[in-house]
Amino acid sequence: MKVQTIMADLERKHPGESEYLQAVQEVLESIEEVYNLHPEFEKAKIVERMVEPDRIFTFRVTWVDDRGEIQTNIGYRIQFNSAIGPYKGGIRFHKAVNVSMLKFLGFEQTFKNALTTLPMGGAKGGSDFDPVGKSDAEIMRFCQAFMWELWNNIGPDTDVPAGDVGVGGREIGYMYGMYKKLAREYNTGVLTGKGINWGGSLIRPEATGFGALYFVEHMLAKAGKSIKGATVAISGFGNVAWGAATKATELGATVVAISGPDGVVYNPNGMTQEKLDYMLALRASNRNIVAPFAEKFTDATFIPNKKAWSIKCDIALPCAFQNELNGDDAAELLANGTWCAAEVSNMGCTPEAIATFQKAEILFAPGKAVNAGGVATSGLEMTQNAMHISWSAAEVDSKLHYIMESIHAACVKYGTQPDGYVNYVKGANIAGFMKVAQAMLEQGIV
Ligand code: 2IT
Repeated sequence: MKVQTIMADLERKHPGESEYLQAVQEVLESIEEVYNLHPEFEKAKIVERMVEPDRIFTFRVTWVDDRGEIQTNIGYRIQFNSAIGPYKGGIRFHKAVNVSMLKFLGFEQTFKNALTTLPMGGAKGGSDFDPVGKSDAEIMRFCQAFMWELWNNIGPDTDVPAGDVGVGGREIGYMYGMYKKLAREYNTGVLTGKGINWGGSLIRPEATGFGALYFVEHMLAKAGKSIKGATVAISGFGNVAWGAATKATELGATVVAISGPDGVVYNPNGMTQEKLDYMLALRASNRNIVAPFAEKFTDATFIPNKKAWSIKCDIALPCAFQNELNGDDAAELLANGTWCAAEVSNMGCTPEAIATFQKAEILFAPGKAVNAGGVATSGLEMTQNAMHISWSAAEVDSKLHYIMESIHAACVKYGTQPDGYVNYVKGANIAGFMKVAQAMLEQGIV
């Protein structure tokens, strides 16, 4: 396998799909060496098959807004790879959603899900619907219209969507309600991230952020460091940022920044329970701005049009969107003394940022390892649904701990360089790839 040849071919077939091409290139560069030691992979054209989704559904979603005007959006579901289990992955509602974005997310999801130790294939879906400024009734009508098209292509044993950017418990509820109505099927297993009284799992809302911090704890422990007393900058203020801020605070770190599209909040005294609760209220307000946080809590300062990475911190945690931390941001962080960066968002760092961190040999880990606790806990929700039981928060949390520990161990196994530095990007990509590739090989040419 030659990365350049495959990339040239993909660029020709999928021109302009920049996020997708970026995600594929990163994985191929990581696995090239290992792949070429396995002639059976080359013979079965594993890479050529793995980079293309199994299938893509795209559909029109028409709904009526509060003024009575008709709105049309585009909906998608990308079933990427089913080698190790039913399709599994979130749904993203964001105005910038397109095929490239969802293909990158579905591709990443395939390896991430493989890392979780659970039997889940990779998928992603979403719409260019923009939730910002929408009323609750509009959100409901959109979710219903979206599910009206999608329901026939998903199911508890075929494809299990969940939340992502712009899709939380409320949206999952509206989609689940419509799914039941259309499918006349009352098995709760078709979506994850459900409410706790109707098939949801305890700890699922917290799981992405909590799991990320468990992963960071393992990284730090391996390097002889501790999170206690460290300063942490977080981008975003949504569900993932909230979970990360909550656990970082509980572990004794000071969360000195959260951010939004409008700027950053410098929060030198760290989080309190009231502040953490307010993050959820801010998100639920659908305004997509973080400035009100500094109006409410006067020990915090809002700095417009600045990113979280302009705040001096020990640990940087991108928790918002892909490519939100670029090469210049990475250089600024390093100059300010940052010694650990972990992607909690999917592909939160650009290739330049990753190269900058790795060159400086600071601790760096990629989203598909760090944020896998979210989908892993979705997997635990599926298990509970299939068994018609619910586990206690402590039981789910202990399983999440175990999963994050094993993902960390897999990264160390495949990513440790001769000089002892752990290349977590390489480790995560190889570990995830090997599992999916072996499964594809064993299942023949399909
Ligand atoms: O990116 C992700 O892993 C998610 N949005 C969660 C997917 C899931 O199925 O829980």
